[in-house]
Amino acid sequence: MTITTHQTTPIEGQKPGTSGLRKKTRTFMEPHYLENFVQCIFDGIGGVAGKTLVLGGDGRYFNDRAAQVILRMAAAQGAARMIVGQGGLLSTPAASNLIRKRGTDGGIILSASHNPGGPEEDFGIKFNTPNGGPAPEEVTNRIFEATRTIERYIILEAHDVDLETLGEHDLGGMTVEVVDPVTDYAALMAELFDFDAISGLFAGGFTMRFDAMHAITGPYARRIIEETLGAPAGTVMNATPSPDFGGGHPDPNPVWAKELMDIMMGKDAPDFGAASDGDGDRNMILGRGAYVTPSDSLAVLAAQAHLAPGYSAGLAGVARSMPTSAAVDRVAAKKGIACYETPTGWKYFGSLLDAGRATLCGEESAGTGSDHVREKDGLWAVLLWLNILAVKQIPVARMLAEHWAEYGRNYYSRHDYEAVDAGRANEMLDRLRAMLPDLPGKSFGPLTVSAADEFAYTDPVDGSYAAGQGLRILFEGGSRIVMRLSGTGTVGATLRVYLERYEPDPDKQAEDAQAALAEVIAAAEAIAHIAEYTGRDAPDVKT
Ligand code: VG1
Ligand code: CO
Repeated sequence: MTITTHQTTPIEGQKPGTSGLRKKTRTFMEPHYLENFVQCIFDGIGGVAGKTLVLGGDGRYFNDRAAQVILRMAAAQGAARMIVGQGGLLSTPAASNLIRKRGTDGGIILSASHNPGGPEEDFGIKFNTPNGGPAPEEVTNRIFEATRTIERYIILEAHDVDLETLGEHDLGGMTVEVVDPVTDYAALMAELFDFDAISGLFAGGFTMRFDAMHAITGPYARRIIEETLGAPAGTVMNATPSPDFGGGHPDPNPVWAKELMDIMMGKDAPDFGAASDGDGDRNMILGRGAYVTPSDSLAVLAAQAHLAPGYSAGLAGVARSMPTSAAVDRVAAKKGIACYETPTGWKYFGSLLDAGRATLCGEESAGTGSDHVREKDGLWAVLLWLNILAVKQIPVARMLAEHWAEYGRNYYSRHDYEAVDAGRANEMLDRLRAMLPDLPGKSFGPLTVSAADEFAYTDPVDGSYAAGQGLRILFEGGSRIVMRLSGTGTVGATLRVYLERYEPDPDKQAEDAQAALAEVIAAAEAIAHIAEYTGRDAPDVKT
Protein backbone atom coordinates (compact mmCIF):
# COMPACT_ATOMS: atom_id res chain seq x y z
CA MET A 1 0.00 0.00 0.00
CA THR A 2 1.43 3.36 -0.95
CA ILE A 3 0.68 6.82 0.29
CA THR A 4 0.17 9.36 -2.48
CA THR A 5 0.27 13.13 -2.25
CA HIS A 6 -1.90 14.77 -4.91
CA GLN A 7 -1.23 18.38 -5.88
CA THR A 8 -4.42 20.39 -5.82
CA THR A 9 -5.74 23.94 -5.78
CA PRO A 10 -8.12 25.93 -3.52
CA ILE A 11 -11.83 25.06 -3.64
CA GLU A 12 -14.00 27.74 -5.24
CA GLY A 13 -17.28 29.04 -3.89
CA GLN A 14 -17.07 27.93 -0.25
CA LYS A 15 -19.16 29.73 2.33
CA PRO A 16 -17.56 30.51 5.67
CA GLY A 17 -19.41 29.80 8.89
CA THR A 18 -21.47 26.80 7.82
CA SER A 19 -21.05 23.60 9.82
CA GLY A 20 -20.60 21.44 6.78
CA LEU A 21 -20.74 21.37 3.03
CA ARG A 22 -23.86 20.58 1.00
CA LYS A 23 -23.63 20.39 -2.77
CA LYS A 24 -24.98 18.49 -5.71
CA THR A 25 -23.82 14.86 -5.56
CA ARG A 26 -22.30 15.31 -9.01
CA THR A 27 -20.08 18.07 -7.66
CA PHE A 28 -18.86 15.83 -4.86
CA MET A 29 -18.14 13.14 -7.46
CA GLU A 30 -15.92 15.39 -9.58
CA PRO A 31 -12.29 14.31 -9.48
CA HIS A 32 -10.62 15.32 -6.19
CA TYR A 33 -13.59 17.39 -4.94
CA LEU A 34 -14.47 15.22 -1.94
CA GLU A 35 -10.79 14.56 -1.25
CA ASN A 36 -10.04 18.28 -1.22
CA PHE A 37 -12.77 19.06 1.29
CA VAL A 38 -11.86 16.14 3.54
CA GLN A 39 -8.27 17.37 3.51
CA CYS A 40 -9.52 20.83 4.51
CA ILE A 41 -11.39 19.30 7.46
CA PHE A 42 -8.26 17.41 8.52
CA ASP A 43 -6.06 20.51 8.13
CA GLY A 44 -8.68 22.68 9.85
CA ILE A 45 -8.68 20.46 12.95
CA GLY A 46 -4.89 20.33 13.14
CA GLY A 47 -4.41 16.99 11.41
CA VAL A 48 -5.63 13.52 12.34
CA ALA A 49 -2.36 11.86 13.39
CA GLY A 50 -2.97 9.65 16.42
CA LYS A 51 -6.66 10.61 16.55
CA THR A 52 -9.86 8.58 16.76
CA LEU A 53 -12.87 9.70 14.75
CA VAL A 54 -16.40 8.41 14.24
CA LEU A 55 -17.61 8.03 10.65
CA GLY A 56 -21.06 7.28 9.22
CA GLY A 57 -23.81 8.65 7.07
CA ASP A 58 -27.47 8.44 6.16
CA GLY A 59 -27.01 5.92 3.35
CA ARG A 60 -27.67 8.29 0.49
CA TYR A 61 -26.09 7.79 -2.91
CA PHE A 62 -22.26 8.13 -2.73
CA ASN A 63 -22.23 7.45 1.07
CA ASP A 64 -20.37 4.17 0.50
CA ARG A 65 -17.75 5.59 -1.87
CA ALA A 66 -17.16 8.68 0.26
CA ALA A 67 -16.67 6.56 3.39
CA GLN A 68 -13.93 4.53 1.70
CA VAL A 69 -12.12 7.67 0.52
CA ILE A 70 -12.24 9.21 4.00
CA LEU A 71 -10.89 6.02 5.57
CA ARG A 72 -7.97 5.90 3.12
CA MET A 73 -7.15 9.55 3.73
CA ALA A 74 -7.33 9.15 7.50
CA ALA A 75 -5.08 6.05 7.32
CA ALA A 76 -2.55 7.86 5.12
CA GLN A 77 -2.40 10.73 7.59
CA GLY A 78 -1.77 8.62 10.68
CA ALA A 79 -5.19 8.41 12.35
CA ALA A 80 -5.20 5.75 15.08
CA ARG A 81 -8.78 4.51 14.80
CA MET A 82 -11.96 5.13 12.87
CA ILE A 83 -15.22 3.94 14.45
CA VAL A 84 -17.60 3.30 11.55
CA GLY A 85 -21.26 2.31 11.54
CA GLN A 86 -21.85 -1.00 9.75
CA GLY A 87 -22.34 -0.39 6.05
CA GLY A 88 -21.05 3.16 6.57
CA LEU A 89 -24.36 4.05 8.23
CA LEU A 90 -25.05 6.19 11.29
CA SER A 91 -27.88 8.58 12.04
CA THR A 92 -26.71 12.05 13.05
CA PRO A 93 -27.81 11.66 16.70
CA ALA A 94 -26.27 8.17 16.88
CA ALA A 95 -22.99 9.59 15.57
CA SER A 96 -23.16 12.33 18.18
CA ASN A 97 -23.72 9.71 20.87
CA LEU A 98 -20.80 7.56 19.71
CA ILE A 99 -18.44 10.55 19.66
CA ARG A 100 -19.38 11.32 23.26
CA LYS A 101 -19.58 7.77 24.58
CA ARG A 102 -16.25 6.75 23.11
CA GLY A 103 -14.55 10.05 23.90
CA THR A 104 -13.29 10.50 20.35
CA ASP A 105 -11.64 13.51 18.73
CA GLY A 106 -14.82 14.15 16.77
CA GLY A 107 -16.58 12.60 13.83
CA ILE A 108 -17.52 12.96 10.20
CA ILE A 109 -21.16 12.64 9.15
CA LEU A 110 -22.13 12.06 5.53
CA SER A 111 -25.54 13.54 4.85
CA ALA A 112 -27.42 16.40 3.28
CA SER A 113 -30.07 15.88 5.96
CA HIS A 114 -33.59 16.49 4.66
CA ASN A 115 -32.44 17.31 1.11
CA PRO A 116 -33.22 14.60 -1.48
CA GLY A 117 -30.45 12.14 -2.41
CA GLY A 118 -29.28 10.44 -5.60
CA PRO A 119 -26.85 11.18 -8.42
CA GLU A 120 -28.83 14.26 -9.47
CA GLU A 121 -29.66 15.42 -5.95
CA ASP A 122 -27.66 16.40 -2.88
CA PHE A 123 -24.77 15.09 -0.83
CA GLY A 124 -23.10 16.57 2.20
CA ILE A 125 -20.35 16.18 4.74
CA LYS A 126 -19.90 17.73 8.14
CA PHE A 127 -17.50 17.60 11.03
CA ASN A 128 -18.63 17.29 14.65
CA THR A 129 -16.35 18.21 17.53
CA PRO A 130 -15.48 16.04 20.58
CA ASN A 131 -18.59 17.24 22.47
CA GLY A 132 -20.60 15.47 19.73
CA GLY A 133 -22.03 18.65 18.26
CA PRO A 134 -21.74 20.49 14.94
CA ALA A 135 -18.45 22.33 14.68
CA PRO A 136 -18.72 25.90 16.00
CA GLU A 137 -17.74 28.83 13.83
CA GLU A 138 -14.19 29.01 15.13
CA VAL A 139 -13.61 25.48 13.72
CA THR A 140 -15.59 25.94 10.51
CA ASN A 141 -13.67 29.15 9.85
CA ARG A 142 -10.41 27.22 10.03
CA ILE A 143 -11.82 24.60 7.64
CA PHE A 144 -12.93 27.44 5.37
CA GLU A 145 -9.44 29.00 5.53
CA ALA A 146 -8.00 25.65 4.49
CA THR A 147 -10.21 25.65 1.37
CA ARG A 148 -8.50 28.92 0.34
CA THR A 149 -4.95 27.67 0.72
CA ILE A 150 -5.04 23.91 0.12
CA GLU A 151 -2.23 22.69 -2.14
CA ARG A 152 -2.25 18.90 -1.64
CA TYR A 153 -4.19 16.00 -0.25
CA ILE A 154 -2.77 12.73 1.01
CA ILE A 155 -4.39 9.34 0.46
CA LEU A 156 -3.54 5.68 0.74
CA GLU A 157 -3.80 3.54 -2.38
CA ALA A 158 -5.64 0.49 -1.03
CA HIS A 159 -8.61 -1.81 -1.54
CA ASP A 160 -11.96 -1.05 0.06
CA VAL A 161 -12.35 -1.92 3.72
CA ASP A 162 -15.07 -4.47 4.49
CA LEU A 163 -17.62 -2.31 6.28
CA GLU A 164 -20.23 -5.07 6.46
CA THR A 165 -18.35 -7.25 8.95
CA LEU A 166 -18.49 -6.10 12.58
CA GLY A 167 -15.18 -5.92 14.42
CA GLU A 168 -11.72 -4.50 13.83
CA HIS A 169 -9.97 -4.32 10.47
CA ASP A 170 -6.51 -2.94 9.66
CA LEU A 171 -6.02 -0.30 7.00
CA GLY A 172 -2.39 0.71 6.55
CA GLY A 173 -1.76 0.60 10.31
CA MET A 174 -5.02 2.35 11.25
CA THR A 175 -7.77 0.40 13.01
CA VAL A 176 -11.18 0.49 11.37
CA GLU A 177 -13.72 -0.58 13.99
CA VAL A 178 -17.05 -1.48 12.44
CA VAL A 179 -19.88 -1.18 14.98
CA ASP A 180 -23.59 -1.87 14.91
CA PRO A 181 -25.10 1.57 14.23
CA VAL A 182 -28.12 1.03 16.49
CA THR A 183 -26.87 -0.73 19.66
CA ASP A 184 -25.31 2.18 21.60
CA TYR A 185 -28.08 4.57 20.61
CA ALA A 186 -30.80 2.12 21.67
CA ALA A 187 -29.06 1.66 25.03
CA LEU A 188 -29.08 5.43 25.58
CA MET A 189 -32.80 5.61 24.81
CA ALA A 190 -33.48 2.80 27.29
CA GLU A 191 -31.72 4.84 29.99
CA LEU A 192 -33.80 7.95 29.32
CA PHE A 193 -37.27 6.49 28.89
CA ASP A 194 -39.59 4.12 30.70
CA PHE A 195 -39.56 1.31 28.15
CA ASP A 196 -41.86 -0.81 30.32
CA ALA A 197 -44.52 1.89 30.30
CA ILE A 198 -44.25 2.34 26.52
CA SER A 199 -44.36 -1.44 25.97
CA GLY A 200 -47.48 -1.49 28.13
CA LEU A 201 -49.03 1.15 25.92
CA PHE A 202 -48.52 -1.01 22.82
CA ALA A 203 -49.60 -4.17 24.66
CA GLY A 204 -52.83 -2.36 25.50
CA GLY A 205 -53.63 -1.85 21.83
CA PHE A 206 -52.22 1.64 21.24
CA THR A 207 -51.51 1.99 17.52
CA MET A 208 -48.78 3.95 15.75
CA ARG A 209 -47.20 4.56 12.36
CA PHE A 210 -43.61 5.75 12.10
CA ASP A 211 -42.52 6.89 8.64
CA ALA A 212 -38.76 6.49 8.21
CA MET A 213 -39.09 8.02 4.73
CA HIS A 214 -36.69 5.40 3.22
CA ALA A 215 -33.95 7.00 5.25
CA ILE A 216 -31.63 6.23 8.14
CA THR A 217 -34.09 5.92 11.02
CA GLY A 218 -35.66 2.77 9.56
CA PRO A 219 -33.26 0.34 11.27
CA TYR A 220 -33.32 2.36 14.50
CA ALA A 221 -37.11 2.58 14.67
CA ARG A 222 -37.57 -1.09 13.80
CA ARG A 223 -35.17 -2.21 16.51
CA ILE A 224 -36.53 0.10 19.21
CA ILE A 225 -40.22 0.52 18.45
CA GLU A 226 -41.03 -2.89 16.99
CA GLU A 227 -38.46 -5.34 18.39
CA THR A 228 -37.88 -3.80 21.84
CA LEU A 229 -41.12 -2.00 22.65
CA GLY A 230 -43.33 -4.57 21.00
CA ALA A 231 -45.24 -2.49 18.48
CA PRO A 232 -46.58 -4.78 15.74
CA ALA A 233 -44.48 -5.39 12.62
CA GLY A 234 -45.42 -2.81 10.01
CA THR A 235 -45.66 0.01 12.56
CA VAL A 236 -42.50 1.38 10.94
CA MET A 237 -43.14 2.18 7.29
CA ASN A 238 -40.62 2.95 4.51
CA ALA A 239 -38.10 1.35 6.86
CA THR A 240 -35.33 0.32 4.47
CA PRO A 241 -32.82 3.09 3.75
CA SER A 242 -32.43 3.61 0.01
CA PRO A 243 -29.77 5.67 -1.80
CA ASP A 244 -32.39 8.02 -3.25
CA PHE A 245 -34.90 7.76 -0.37
CA GLY A 246 -37.37 6.05 -2.67
CA GLY A 247 -37.24 9.06 -4.98
CA GLY A 248 -38.73 11.21 -2.21
CA HIS A 249 -37.77 14.22 -0.21
CA PRO A 250 -36.87 12.93 3.28
CA ASP A 251 -38.22 15.97 5.09
CA PRO A 252 -40.80 15.17 7.77
CA ASN A 253 -43.44 17.80 7.14
CA PRO A 254 -47.07 17.62 5.97
CA VAL A 255 -46.06 18.16 2.34
CA TRP A 256 -43.25 15.65 1.95
CA ALA A 257 -44.62 13.07 4.38
CA LYS A 258 -48.01 13.15 2.70
CA GLU A 259 -48.43 9.37 2.79
CA LEU A 260 -48.29 9.44 6.59
CA MET A 261 -50.39 12.62 6.78
CA ASP A 262 -53.15 10.94 4.78
CA ILE A 263 -53.09 7.93 7.09
CA MET A 264 -53.25 10.10 10.21
CA MET A 265 -56.04 12.30 8.88
CA GLY A 266 -57.99 9.32 7.51
CA LYS A 267 -60.89 7.55 9.14
CA ASP A 268 -58.92 4.53 10.40
CA ALA A 269 -56.05 6.61 11.70
CA PRO A 270 -53.84 5.09 14.41
CA ASP A 271 -53.39 6.79 17.78
CA PHE A 272 -50.01 8.25 17.03
CA GLY A 273 -47.90 9.09 13.99
CA ALA A 274 -44.34 10.30 13.53
CA ALA A 275 -41.69 10.71 10.87
CA SER A 276 -38.01 11.53 10.70
CA ASP A 277 -35.68 13.00 8.09
CA GLY A 278 -32.77 11.74 5.96
CA ASP A 279 -30.19 11.68 8.75
CA GLY A 280 -32.61 11.07 11.63
CA ASP A 281 -32.28 14.33 13.52
CA ARG A 282 -35.71 15.81 12.71
CA ASN A 283 -39.18 14.70 13.76
CA MET A 284 -42.80 15.30 12.91
CA ILE A 285 -45.43 14.43 15.52
CA LEU A 286 -49.04 13.59 14.67
CA GLY A 287 -52.06 12.32 16.53
CA ARG A 288 -55.26 10.90 15.13
CA GLY A 289 -56.53 13.83 13.08
CA ALA A 290 -53.99 16.15 14.69
CA TYR A 291 -50.79 17.80 13.45
CA VAL A 292 -48.45 19.05 16.16
CA THR A 293 -46.33 21.97 14.98
CA PRO A 294 -42.67 21.59 15.98
CA SER A 295 -42.93 24.72 18.11
CA ASP A 296 -45.92 23.30 20.00
CA SER A 297 -44.18 19.94 20.32
CA LEU A 298 -41.22 21.62 21.99
CA ALA A 299 -43.55 23.41 24.39
CA VAL A 300 -45.51 20.25 25.27
CA LEU A 301 -42.29 18.28 25.79
CA ALA A 302 -40.89 21.04 28.02
CA ALA A 303 -44.09 21.03 30.06
CA GLN A 304 -44.22 17.22 30.46
CA ALA A 305 -40.62 15.93 30.19
CA HIS A 306 -40.45 15.30 33.95
CA LEU A 307 -42.78 12.32 33.34
CA ALA A 308 -39.86 10.46 31.68
CA PRO A 309 -37.17 8.99 33.98
CA GLY A 310 -34.29 10.78 32.22
CA TYR A 311 -35.84 14.15 33.03
CA SER A 312 -37.56 13.43 36.33
CA ALA A 313 -35.37 15.99 38.10
CA GLY A 314 -36.86 18.73 35.93
CA LEU A 315 -35.21 20.95 33.34
CA ALA A 316 -32.30 23.32 33.98
CA GLY A 317 -33.55 25.56 31.20
CA VAL A 318 -34.81 25.50 27.63
CA ALA A 319 -33.59 27.06 24.41
CA ARG A 320 -35.21 27.71 21.06
CA SER A 321 -34.02 29.22 17.82
CA MET A 322 -35.24 32.78 17.27
CA PRO A 323 -37.80 31.95 14.52
CA THR A 324 -39.33 29.18 16.66
CA SER A 325 -42.60 30.26 18.28
CA ALA A 326 -42.68 31.60 21.82
CA ALA A 327 -44.89 28.71 23.01
CA VAL A 328 -41.99 27.20 24.98
CA ASP A 329 -41.23 30.59 26.57
CA ARG A 330 -44.59 30.44 28.31
CA VAL A 331 -43.81 27.01 29.75
CA ALA A 332 -40.39 28.19 30.93
CA ALA A 333 -41.92 31.28 32.56
CA LYS A 334 -44.46 29.18 34.44
CA LYS A 335 -41.83 26.70 35.59
CA GLY A 336 -39.47 29.52 36.53
CA ILE A 337 -36.61 28.22 34.39
CA ALA A 338 -34.36 30.05 31.92
CA CYS A 339 -35.35 30.29 28.26
CA TYR A 340 -32.68 31.16 25.68
CA GLU A 341 -33.28 32.50 22.16
CA THR A 342 -30.51 31.54 19.74
CA PRO A 343 -29.85 31.91 16.00
CA THR A 344 -31.05 29.19 13.63
CA GLY A 345 -28.90 26.04 13.67
CA TRP A 346 -28.17 23.42 16.29
CA LYS A 347 -24.56 24.53 16.78
CA TYR A 348 -25.78 27.53 18.78
CA PHE A 349 -27.26 25.24 21.45
CA GLY A 350 -23.94 23.48 22.07
CA SER A 351 -22.46 25.86 24.63
CA LEU A 352 -25.75 26.06 26.61
CA LEU A 353 -26.00 22.26 26.70
CA ASP A 354 -22.32 21.83 27.61
CA ALA A 355 -22.67 24.39 30.41
CA GLY A 356 -25.78 22.66 31.79
CA ARG A 357 -27.87 25.80 31.28
CA ALA A 358 -30.38 24.21 28.89
CA THR A 359 -31.76 20.66 29.06
CA LEU A 360 -34.22 20.81 26.15
CA CYS A 361 -33.73 22.66 22.86
CA GLY A 362 -35.79 23.00 19.72
CA GLU A 363 -36.28 24.60 16.35
CA GLU A 364 -39.43 25.27 14.35
CA SER A 365 -37.91 23.20 11.54
CA ALA A 366 -38.85 19.92 13.27
CA GLY A 367 -35.71 19.69 15.38
CA THR A 368 -36.01 18.81 19.06
CA GLY A 369 -33.39 17.43 21.38
CA SER A 370 -31.82 17.47 24.82
CA ASP A 371 -28.50 17.26 26.61
CA HIS A 372 -28.33 13.48 25.95
CA VAL A 373 -26.41 14.22 22.71
CA ARG A 374 -25.34 17.42 20.95
CA GLU A 375 -27.58 17.12 17.90
CA LYS A 376 -31.30 17.28 17.49
CA ASP A 377 -32.75 13.80 17.67
CA GLY A 378 -35.85 12.64 15.80
CA LEU A 379 -36.44 9.26 17.41
CA TRP A 380 -35.69 10.67 20.87
CA ALA A 381 -38.54 13.17 20.43
CA VAL A 382 -40.88 10.37 19.34
CA LEU A 383 -39.95 8.24 22.36
CA LEU A 384 -40.39 11.16 24.76
CA TRP A 385 -43.86 11.74 23.32
CA LEU A 386 -44.64 8.02 23.72
CA ASN A 387 -43.40 8.04 27.31
CA ILE A 388 -45.57 11.06 28.11
CA LEU A 389 -48.62 9.51 26.42
CA ALA A 390 -48.02 6.25 28.31
CA VAL A 391 -48.22 8.18 31.58
CA LYS A 392 -51.05 10.55 30.66
CA GLN A 393 -53.18 8.02 28.76
CA ILE A 394 -54.87 10.72 26.67
CA PRO A 395 -54.97 11.29 22.89
CA VAL A 396 -52.52 13.70 21.24
CA ALA A 397 -55.33 16.11 20.29
CA ARG A 398 -56.33 16.37 23.93
CA MET A 399 -52.73 16.90 25.05
CA LEU A 400 -52.62 19.88 22.69
CA ALA A 401 -56.01 21.26 23.74
CA GLU A 402 -55.07 21.04 27.41
CA HIS A 403 -51.72 22.67 26.74
CA TRP A 404 -53.29 25.58 24.87
CA ALA A 405 -55.95 26.01 27.52
CA GLU A 406 -53.25 26.34 30.14
CA TYR A 407 -50.67 28.42 28.27
CA GLY A 408 -52.54 30.00 25.37
CA ARG A 409 -51.93 29.09 21.75
CA ASN A 410 -49.15 30.42 19.54
CA TYR A 411 -50.53 30.01 16.03
CA TYR A 412 -47.53 29.41 13.85
CA SER A 413 -46.55 28.72 10.25
CA ARG A 414 -43.46 28.92 8.09
CA HIS A 415 -43.80 29.78 4.40
CA ASP A 416 -40.90 28.75 2.16
CA TYR A 417 -40.19 30.16 -1.28
CA GLU A 418 -37.67 27.71 -2.70
CA ALA A 419 -35.01 28.19 -5.35
CA VAL A 420 -35.90 31.81 -6.02
CA ASP A 421 -33.49 34.22 -7.68
CA ALA A 422 -30.79 34.94 -5.09
CA GLY A 423 -30.19 38.50 -6.28
CA ARG A 424 -33.85 39.45 -6.04
CA ALA A 425 -34.24 37.77 -2.65
CA ASN A 426 -31.30 39.77 -1.32
CA GLU A 427 -32.73 42.99 -2.79
CA MET A 428 -35.97 42.28 -0.98
CA LEU A 429 -34.26 41.78 2.36
CA ASP A 430 -31.98 44.81 1.81
CA ARG A 431 -35.05 46.96 1.23
CA LEU A 432 -36.73 45.55 4.33
CA ARG A 433 -33.60 46.01 6.43
CA ALA A 434 -33.47 49.67 5.44
CA MET A 435 -37.15 50.08 6.40
CA LEU A 436 -36.87 48.52 9.87
CA PRO A 437 -36.15 51.72 11.85
CA ASP A 438 -39.26 53.40 10.41
CA LEU A 439 -41.70 50.52 10.99
CA PRO A 440 -42.56 50.90 14.70
CA GLY A 441 -45.91 52.64 15.10
CA LYS A 442 -47.04 51.85 11.54
CA SER A 443 -50.18 49.79 11.02
CA PHE A 444 -50.86 47.07 8.48
CA GLY A 445 -54.52 46.15 8.56
CA PRO A 446 -55.38 45.69 12.24
CA LEU A 447 -51.72 45.06 13.21
CA THR A 448 -49.45 47.78 14.59
CA VAL A 449 -45.69 47.31 14.62
CA SER A 450 -44.20 47.55 18.11
CA ALA A 451 -40.56 46.83 17.25
CA ALA A 452 -38.42 45.77 14.30
CA ASP A 453 -34.79 44.72 14.16
CA GLU A 454 -32.21 42.35 12.74
CA PHE A 455 -31.46 39.56 15.20
CA ALA A 456 -27.93 39.32 16.54
CA TYR A 457 -26.76 36.98 19.29
CA THR A 458 -24.09 37.00 21.93
CA ASP A 459 -23.55 33.54 23.38
CA PRO A 460 -24.11 33.86 27.15
CA VAL A 461 -21.54 31.13 27.86
CA ASP A 462 -18.58 31.86 25.61
CA GLY A 463 -19.34 35.41 24.48
CA SER A 464 -19.14 34.58 20.77
CA TYR A 465 -21.19 36.89 18.57
CA ALA A 466 -23.35 36.18 15.50
CA ALA A 467 -24.89 39.03 13.49
CA GLY A 468 -27.39 39.06 10.61
CA GLN A 469 -29.57 36.21 11.93
CA GLY A 470 -32.95 37.25 10.53
CA LEU A 471 -35.20 40.29 10.22
CA ARG A 472 -37.93 40.54 12.89
CA ILE A 473 -41.09 42.58 12.91
CA LEU A 474 -43.03 42.44 16.16
CA PHE A 475 -46.63 43.61 16.51
CA GLU A 476 -48.59 44.74 19.51
CA GLY A 477 -50.33 41.72 21.09
CA GLY A 478 -47.50 39.27 20.36
CA SER A 479 -47.86 38.62 16.63
CA ARG A 480 -44.60 38.43 14.72
CA ILE A 481 -43.04 38.10 11.27
CA VAL A 482 -39.48 36.86 10.76
CA MET A 483 -37.69 36.63 7.42
CA ARG A 484 -34.35 35.08 6.57
CA LEU A 485 -32.63 33.22 3.78
CA SER A 486 -31.89 29.53 4.17
CA GLY A 487 -28.30 28.48 4.64
CA THR A 488 -28.86 24.87 3.61
CA GLY A 489 -30.32 25.05 0.09
CA THR A 490 -28.19 24.16 -2.91
CA VAL A 491 -30.06 25.97 -5.70
CA GLY A 492 -30.64 29.75 -5.82
CA ALA A 493 -32.02 31.17 -2.58
CA THR A 494 -34.76 29.91 -0.30
CA LEU A 495 -36.73 32.61 1.48
CA ARG A 496 -38.25 31.60 4.81
CA VAL A 497 -41.11 33.67 6.20
CA TYR A 498 -42.05 32.79 9.78
CA LEU A 499 -45.50 33.86 10.99
CA GLU A 500 -46.86 33.85 14.53
CA ARG A 501 -49.89 35.04 16.47
CA TYR A 502 -50.74 34.54 20.12
CA GLU A 503 -54.29 33.68 21.23
CA PRO A 504 -54.75 33.38 25.01
CA ASP A 505 -58.51 32.69 24.95
CA PRO A 506 -59.28 28.91 24.89
CA ASP A 507 -62.65 29.58 23.27
CA LYS A 508 -60.95 31.12 20.23
CA GLN A 509 -58.14 28.60 19.72
CA ALA A 510 -59.73 26.04 17.43
CA GLU A 511 -59.18 27.84 14.17
CA ASP A 512 -57.01 26.48 11.36
CA ALA A 513 -53.52 27.99 11.64
CA GLN A 514 -53.39 29.48 8.13
CA ALA A 515 -56.80 31.14 8.65
CA ALA A 516 -55.81 32.36 12.10
CA LEU A 517 -52.67 33.90 10.63
CA ALA A 518 -54.37 35.60 7.66
CA GLU A 519 -53.78 39.11 8.95
CA VAL A 520 -50.13 38.42 9.72
CA ILE A 521 -49.65 36.87 6.27
CA ALA A 522 -51.24 39.93 4.66
CA ALA A 523 -49.00 42.23 6.68
CA ALA A 524 -45.90 40.34 5.53
CA GLU A 525 -46.89 40.84 1.91
CA ALA A 526 -47.76 44.51 2.45
CA ILE A 527 -44.44 45.22 4.14
CA ALA A 528 -42.03 43.12 2.09
CA HIS A 529 -43.67 42.74 -1.37
CA ILE A 530 -42.84 39.04 -1.40
CA ALA A 531 -44.81 38.24 -4.56
CA GLU A 532 -43.08 40.98 -6.53
CA TYR A 533 -39.54 40.04 -5.47
CA THR A 534 -39.89 36.25 -5.66
CA GLY A 535 -42.11 36.19 -8.73
CA ARG A 536 -44.31 33.66 -6.87
CA ASP A 537 -47.93 34.09 -5.90
CA ALA A 538 -47.75 31.44 -3.16
CA PRO A 539 -45.10 29.67 -1.09
CA ASP A 540 -43.80 26.26 -2.20
CA VAL A 541 -44.14 24.76 1.25
CA LYS A 542 -46.19 25.78 4.27
CA THR A 543 -45.37 24.06 7.51
C1 VG1 B 1 -32.61 24.60 8.16
C2 VG1 B 1 -33.54 24.87 9.33
C3 VG1 B 1 -32.72 24.98 10.60
C4 VG1 B 1 -31.88 23.70 10.77
C5 VG1 B 1 -31.05 23.45 9.54
C6 VG1 B 1 -30.31 22.14 9.60
O1 VG1 B 1 -31.71 25.67 8.01
O2 VG1 B 1 -34.29 26.04 9.12
O3 VG1 B 1 -33.58 25.18 11.69
O4 VG1 B 1 -31.05 23.82 11.89
O5 VG1 B 1 -31.88 23.41 8.39
O6 VG1 B 1 -31.19 21.06 9.79
P1 VG1 B 1 -31.95 26.83 6.93
O7 VG1 B 1 -30.72 27.68 7.01
O8 VG1 B 1 -32.11 26.14 5.60
O9 VG1 B 1 -33.18 27.53 7.33
V1 VG1 B 1 -30.82 19.50 9.21
O10 VG1 B 1 -32.03 18.48 9.58
O11 VG1 B 1 -30.21 19.85 7.80
O12 VG1 B 1 -29.40 19.06 10.11
CO1 CO C 1 -31.42 16.40 9.42
